[in-house]
Amino acid sequence: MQGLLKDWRRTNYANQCNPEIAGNDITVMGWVHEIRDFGGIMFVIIRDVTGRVQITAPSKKVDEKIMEELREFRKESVVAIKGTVQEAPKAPNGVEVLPKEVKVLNLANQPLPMDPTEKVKAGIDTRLDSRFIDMRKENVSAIFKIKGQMFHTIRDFFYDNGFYEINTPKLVASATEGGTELFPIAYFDREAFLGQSPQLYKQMMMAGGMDKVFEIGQIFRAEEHDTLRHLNEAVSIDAEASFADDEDVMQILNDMLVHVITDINDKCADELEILGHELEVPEEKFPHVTYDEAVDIVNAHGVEMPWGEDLSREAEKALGDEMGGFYFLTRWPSAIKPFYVMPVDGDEKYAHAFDLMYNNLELSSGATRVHQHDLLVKQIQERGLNPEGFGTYLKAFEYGMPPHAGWGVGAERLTMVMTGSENIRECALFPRDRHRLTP
Ligand code: AMO
Repeated sequence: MQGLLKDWRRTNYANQCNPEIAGNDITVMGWVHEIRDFGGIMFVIIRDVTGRVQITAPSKKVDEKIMEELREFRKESVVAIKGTVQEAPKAPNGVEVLPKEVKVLNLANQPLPMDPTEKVKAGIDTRLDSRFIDMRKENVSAIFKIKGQMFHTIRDFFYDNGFYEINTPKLVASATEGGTELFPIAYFDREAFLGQSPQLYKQMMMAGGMDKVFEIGQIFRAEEHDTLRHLNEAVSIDAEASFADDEDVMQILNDMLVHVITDINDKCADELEILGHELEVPEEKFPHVTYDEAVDIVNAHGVEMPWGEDLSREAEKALGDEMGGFYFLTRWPSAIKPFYVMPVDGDEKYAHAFDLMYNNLELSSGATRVHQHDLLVKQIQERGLNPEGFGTYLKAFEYGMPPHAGWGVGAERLTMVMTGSENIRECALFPRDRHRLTP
């Protein structure tokens, strides 16, 4: 059978080929990025996850059999090459490999569905249809390397700060974020839904005495939006802390983001450079602006915003222009926040709720939660919902529920900020949007 690895193993990634190892025999493996055949000499660029390495085959020095095998290479095929490293100042990393043995592990059909070298640019739909090839571009894989590091750093931050990691069900019986945005599914003989948020579960964990928990998991929103910042399946970074209020958890979120940005600058410098993105570490505490102040700012920018409404896209833009960078939007009207949000004592028209914004993009929502059973039932009813649908959740508030607060951050939106991406689809491997369910 052709194309088997057998006893071939990679000895060096592309970024491990440098003048220091000149004279060594090595084995490289990867994709054929480019082939240039000048008859008497052939150049093949091999690409792997770390970068590129040049194979140089002058017919005077290389066996005719190997020259013939190299001529059979096709762009984007997966190949392995054994050869000797020699210095070559003009080649990537200042070296080239003189081939002694070559092997095609998997031949790529031609023509390719898209060009990963970007000599021919492809639109976002073509790219997403062939995401596995799109991913071979260094400016695409850079986004996911940064996103992965972001999760790594966030997990470290939570563990270092006494949070326990949890996993909660994604097959659920009821809505949490308002009843209109649910995906219904058939659950044996009943109807169920895909979870919009781990909200109710992370709160129940507070009654469970876990004190501080976090979850990184999928959320599903059946919104008909078709924008550059909405997906129908996203990853949410959720945190919940007991014996804490909105101010406490805003500070945790502030600290976490400063830590993440510092760490990404440190560990993903190459990826940021590939993307041409400068990520500034915010030095000050993020500014806090109240909803009332935001209404004034937005109206002063000539965008009409009546008190008591959520921010329109235009209002977000006006506010972003004024504020810039990261800022918290606090003290929202209770009526436009979910039932689990704690009203301000003595001024119940306002709530202990906040959003974290970056320019005009909402990154997170959070709040002090209602931990008193009867107030929670009242707020559920006031929003036209039936408390009976929340039976097992409400039960957790009857037998010792501590005061608590928390937030949820959209991971793809945060990745947009970390990578300088304009379209959220760039920040999801296989995005689910209004029109896309494959691949
Ligand atoms: P919210 O509904 O505001 O709050 O969601 C929290 C954050 O999740 C991200 N997000 C989305 N990202 C992409 N596409 C979407 N369709 C989408 N919907 C939400 C956003 C948003 O700020 N339970 C509360 C959180 C809490 O209070 O703890 C909640 O889900 O970045």
